[in-house]
Amino acid sequence: MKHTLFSIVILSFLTLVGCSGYKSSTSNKEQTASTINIIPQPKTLNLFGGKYKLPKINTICYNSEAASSAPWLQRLLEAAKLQPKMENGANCGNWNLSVLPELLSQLGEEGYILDITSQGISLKSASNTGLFYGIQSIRQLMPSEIESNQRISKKIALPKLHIEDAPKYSWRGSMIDVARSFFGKEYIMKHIDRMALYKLNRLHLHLTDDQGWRIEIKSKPKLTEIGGKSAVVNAQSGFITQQEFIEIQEYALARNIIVIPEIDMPGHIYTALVAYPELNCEELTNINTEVATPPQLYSEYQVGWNKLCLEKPEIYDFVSEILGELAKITKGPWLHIGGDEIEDPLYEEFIEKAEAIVKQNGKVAIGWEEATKANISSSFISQRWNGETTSTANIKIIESICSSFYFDHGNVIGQENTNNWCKKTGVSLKDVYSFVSEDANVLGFEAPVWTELVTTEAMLDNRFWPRTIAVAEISWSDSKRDFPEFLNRLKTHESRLKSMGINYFASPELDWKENKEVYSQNNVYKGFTP
Ligand code: TNX
Repeated sequence: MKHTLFSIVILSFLTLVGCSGYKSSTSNKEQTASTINIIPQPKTLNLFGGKYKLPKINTICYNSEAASSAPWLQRLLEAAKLQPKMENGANCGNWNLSVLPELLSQLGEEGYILDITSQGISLKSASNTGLFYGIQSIRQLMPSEIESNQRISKKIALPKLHIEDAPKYSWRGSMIDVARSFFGKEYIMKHIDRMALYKLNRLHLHLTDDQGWRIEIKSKPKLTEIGGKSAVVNAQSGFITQQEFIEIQEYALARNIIVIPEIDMPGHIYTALVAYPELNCEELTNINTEVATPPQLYSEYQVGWNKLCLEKPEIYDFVSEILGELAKITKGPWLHIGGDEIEDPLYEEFIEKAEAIVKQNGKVAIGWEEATKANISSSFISQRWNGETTSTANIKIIESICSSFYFDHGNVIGQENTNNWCKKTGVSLKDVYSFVSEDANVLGFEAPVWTELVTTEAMLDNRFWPRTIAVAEISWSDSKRDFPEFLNRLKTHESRLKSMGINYFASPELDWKENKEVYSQNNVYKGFTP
């Protein structure tokens, strides 16, 4: 009784004054009903109590600067079976979208302000990127059925609220190793759609490795003619054409996601050594030939057993051709040059030259942390995976520390077909969520799925989801970490992931049931490019 009275007092208090940095669901039913389960958690959120029932007739009013965001909202409302009218103007509808450059200092490039009142919905930002993120928050307030175009049984009502939101980090990333097992344009675009829902903005494609070469290089056609046909045992092979790579990036950019292509060098390069034998030293001293010998392809799991012949000047012509072609078709500012798991007296010189080539092509180089032992420039970005490297320069960092971000590791201890070399017990949601970095150089976080043991799309989904949602949360939200509170919010996302046909891992941390509806691979924005 005492407890109930207390809850009523607290609830009325929150309803009256709103709550900033809100508290989320408890087992109390009433409170759950009014709880906002947006992920990543918005920076500030005030709930006013009550709901705004969406009328039959909706008008989306947008100012001229917001014109490119209007179709995204239109599509969302269509998915909710509300057929909105579109109107260019200021505050002329029950949905108002505005880009207001003067909000830049308050919100940054990616922030937004969302107001839901009895008059309707207003979304403001300094940019269309911010509006896109605001629309994703609105999307999460809508019934999950809209993702798969199902009929919505009830009238939609949105909670009256005020949100002011902006991300903590600029790098909110995901990585697919498409080299060991090939996953092509269709899966990649699906992944992009899913990332966008959670405001992730960097997709790193690990395009080359010992088991496969996945990007067409016109001046070196044998890379894909030979390396495109190989993969790890039982996995798909293949490659993406330059045209497809461009289409993927355009699809991603429309969703505010930048693609980062990686050519892993000077190790992890066996397919290139098979395709172009002149990259090898005399007598193949650059390869541990007990593992494999050209022209034999490689489909096992060892790492660190081959490299370019670093004493041959010709390898730099090769590197220049590849990076030059790649730079021309890459829309983002970065090229990832790998640099992991290799030892050679000329290793550092190689990294320095490779970085110079990246720069000549107008891009910024990223490498796995070992690369930063070399004399790299101050613009080089280090992707950390074990945190054991002392870099020679004070440079920016992407955190992919394996004990929190290597999603080829089990969701739980002993999961089949997972690695555990970095963390024996697997990488749990909590391991992801608990990662904190105080380093001022950290740009953000990125979680890779290596695919030596991940050979199907269903397995890949299982490794990414729901852990990728925890990456999104810690990359965006600045709030105090509260794991049980995060889990409560995340729990409610099961139906949306289901509706999107994601073969997520039914995490015991969440009490989720396995998704049996993976056939309906859909979402509000599938294939959508305004
Ligand atoms: C480490 S650390 C790798 C990958 C493997 C992965 C397997 C690093 C940059 N590379 O080559 O696929 O472990 O867990």
